[in-house]
Amino acid sequence: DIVPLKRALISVSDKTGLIDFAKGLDAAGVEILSTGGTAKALRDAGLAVKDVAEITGFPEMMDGRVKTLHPVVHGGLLALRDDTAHQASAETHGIGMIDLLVVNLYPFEETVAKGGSYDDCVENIDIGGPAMIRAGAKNHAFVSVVVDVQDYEPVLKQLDAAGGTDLATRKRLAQTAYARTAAYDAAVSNWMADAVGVETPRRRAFAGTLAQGLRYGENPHQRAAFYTTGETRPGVATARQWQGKELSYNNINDTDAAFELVAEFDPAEGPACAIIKHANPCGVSRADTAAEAYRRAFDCDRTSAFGGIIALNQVLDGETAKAIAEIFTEVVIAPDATDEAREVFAGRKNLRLLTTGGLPDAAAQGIAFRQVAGGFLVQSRDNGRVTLPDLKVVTKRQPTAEEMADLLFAWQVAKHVKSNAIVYAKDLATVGIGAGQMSRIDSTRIGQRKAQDMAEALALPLPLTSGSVVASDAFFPFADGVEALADAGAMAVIQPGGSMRDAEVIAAADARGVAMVFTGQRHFRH
Ligand code: 93A
Repeated sequence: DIVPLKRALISVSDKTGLIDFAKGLDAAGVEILSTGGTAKALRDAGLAVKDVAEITGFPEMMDGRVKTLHPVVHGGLLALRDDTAHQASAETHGIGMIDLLVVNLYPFEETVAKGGSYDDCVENIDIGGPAMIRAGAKNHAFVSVVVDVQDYEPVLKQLDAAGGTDLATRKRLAQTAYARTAAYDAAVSNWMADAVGVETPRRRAFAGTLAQGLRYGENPHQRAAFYTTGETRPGVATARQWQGKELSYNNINDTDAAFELVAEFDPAEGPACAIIKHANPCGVSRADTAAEAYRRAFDCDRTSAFGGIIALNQVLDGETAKAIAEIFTEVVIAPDATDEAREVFAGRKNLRLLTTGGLPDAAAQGIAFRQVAGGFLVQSRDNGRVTLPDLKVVTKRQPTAEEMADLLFAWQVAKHVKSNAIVYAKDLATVGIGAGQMSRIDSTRIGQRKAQDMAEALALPLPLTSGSVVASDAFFPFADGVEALADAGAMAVIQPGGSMRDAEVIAAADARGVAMVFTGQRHFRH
């Protein structure tokens, strides 16, 4: 099933590796057809090339919008070599076969990523390239389609060894080719959705570009890769890694959770720090300095923080880096890092430092999806926010100003904790977090017990839940949760409200002198 490669069409925007590849083809006696810029690059390197314009009989026209869209090209890609009628038509119309197609597309994704204008982006939608790729890939029984620079070398090797490609290779190349055109059109569609402000999850295309193969998935026996969607908001996908080994699947997931959480806190209102383990925060704090925010986040649950992932909402400075370096940490992500901070970490070879150049807008629109057997669930991202005027006090006691600040802080943290989420906070630091439980009362008790453990470890007279506030990501279905948090010493609660038993829940709060506010908004996260 070896098909000899006699004639190639090369049309590439990214000219990486082009000359070496073309030299290899030329040395093997392959005739090369090419489009304007590619042909020039090849000629400049001393290679013999035929212009596509010469075989189509039309010049490249309309700013290059029409160069290869011609039956002499598409017939050469699509004709079945073993079909006498196809070959007769080719003969009649003077169509020569094209055995190898080498195309990479106009840099649409890159143009979007670097903030190109609307018209620039439109002009970078490649039409002729995908048309040829899809045609050649359909005819993989006879045609080899190369869209990835990584495939130059393996194709040359087969050509040298066998004079052509085998069917298994052509099928693999065709599969890669359709993955590329699908991802390309998805990028175009998603850019248009953003450009015209469509938030609806309906009529979305899903595809990404392979950013990185990963050593393994959530577990060592699972294979994995990281795909990026071309989104430009600062985050784990666009961050610069300064040091440390490659990020793992779980690292990427946790780093994302950490950075998205701290993005809730405006750096203009001071530093914030979050420590993540297994996609849940085990400590979050705001403070006057980044080092203090880290220390207070660490003090929420020192046990869990070991081997954690840390995010800051502003520049990582030397003092904070020193405090972080005291224990084993997997990843630190921040908008930026000072030279001093980088020097502190330089001695810690296993610690990965990522900088993003900025903070994403937590209120931005976007799309979130997850897989279920046989499909995807798609929703707009949870960009819900509440501010003071949205809150409704439902108890006799009003929260104090300090409690109100803590309630809003705890609420923003709870949005990033797996449901059922209960967050105890005091003085803008979490002091106990209950995450991912099947019943809300269990999360309430776990948060309290964590605070108790820390009180014992730090020899505090009282657990920090004493005099704290609590956020609950969804309503309390029964009064028992409120009683449990009042037992733990909490003085105020923030929750969506809306339970059938709200009256009982409010009565329990009133009976214990606890203040309660309703947000009217829920933050389930699973
Ligand atoms: O503008 S196009 O959509 N019209 C075409 O007919 C066409 N044919 C190839 N773009 C087209 N191409 C693209 O040109 C290729 O996909 C490749 O990215 C680029 C190579 O152009 P050049 O050889 O002039 O650098």
